Amino acid sequence: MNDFMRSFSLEGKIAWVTGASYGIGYAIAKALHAAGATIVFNDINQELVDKGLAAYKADGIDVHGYVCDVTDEDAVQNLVKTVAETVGVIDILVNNAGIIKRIPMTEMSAADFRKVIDVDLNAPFICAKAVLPAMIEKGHGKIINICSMMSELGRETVSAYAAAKGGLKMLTRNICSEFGDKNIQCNAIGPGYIATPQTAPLRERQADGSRHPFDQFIIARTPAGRWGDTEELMGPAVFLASDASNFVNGHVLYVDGGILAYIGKQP
Ligand code: NAP
Ligand code: GCO
Repeated sequence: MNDFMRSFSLEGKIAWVTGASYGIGYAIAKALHAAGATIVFNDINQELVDKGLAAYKADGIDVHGYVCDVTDEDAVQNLVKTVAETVGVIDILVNNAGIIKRIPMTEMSAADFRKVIDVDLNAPFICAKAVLPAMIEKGHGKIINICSMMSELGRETVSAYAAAKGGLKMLTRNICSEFGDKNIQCNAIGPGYIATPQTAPLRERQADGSRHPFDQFIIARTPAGRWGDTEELMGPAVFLASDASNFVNGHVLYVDGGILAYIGKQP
C-alpha cells in the first residue's frame, strides 16, 4: 500500500459508534472496521445490543457492545472509562444515536420536544465531552456527528428534530473551533433520505399497493430519484475518520443524492 492509500487506513484505531445495533450506525461501524478500526458500540438496552452483537458476528466482525443511554452523562463517562481500561483510548467517536418524533408543533408537548433535543443534541455534547480529554492527551482525535437534511431544511411535524440537527451542525463547528489546534477534527455527515427503520413509516405501501405520498415526494425531490442506502454512508465515514481528512474540519458532508442542490422539478 502506498502512503496516500495508507492515509485512509484506520489500522490500530479504536472507534466508538453510538446507537449502532442497526441502520446507519451499523453500516458506519462496518465501514470503520473494514478500514482496520476496532469497533465499540452501545445501544439503549440489552435487547438491541444483543441484536447488534448477533448481526456483527454474522458479518464476521468482532465488536465490543455495551448498554448505555447516551443522554446519561454518568453512564457515558463510565463507558468511556471501561473502554479505556479494557479496549484502549477512543480515537474516533461517531455520534449516531438519535430519535425523531413526527408531531405537528402546536400539538407537541414541551416534554417531547425536550426528549428529542436531549438525545439528538445534548447527547452528542455529552459523548464528545467524555472522549475529548484523552484525545487531547493523545494528540489526535476524530468526532463525526450524524446530522440530517433537517440541519438545513424544515418541514411540517419535525420542529424538535430540525432544531436538534441544526444545533448539532453548530456544535460540530464549535468543537472544530475549540479543539482544532489540538489536532482534533470534528465533522458531520448529513444523510439525505435513507431507507432505515426510522424512515419506514414514510415508505409504507398504501392499502391499494401504491407508494406512500411522502415516498413519492422524496423520489421527486432527490436528483438521484431514489432513497439512499445505509452502505452509501460507508465511504464518507471512513474518509472523515481517517488521516485523509486531517485538514477537513467543521464541515458537514451531505450525502443526499443531491437534494440540497435541487430546486425541484417544475410542474
Ligand atoms: P434510528 O432509528 O434513528 O436509531 C439509531 C439508534 O440509536 C437506535 O438503535 C436507537 O435505539 C438508538 N438510540 C436512541 N436513543 C438512544 C439513547 N438515548 N442512547 C443510546 N442509543 C439510543 O436509526 P437510523 O435511521 O439508522 O439513524 C441513525 C442516525 O442518523 C440518527 O441520528 C438519525 O437522526 C440520523 N439520520 C437518519 C436518516 C434516515 O433517513 N434514516 C437521515 C439523516 C439522519 P431505538 O431503536 O430504541 O430507538
Ligand atoms: C423526516 C425524516 C428525516 C430523515 C433524515 C433526513 O421525517 O423528514 O425522518 O428527518 O430521517 O433526517 O435527512
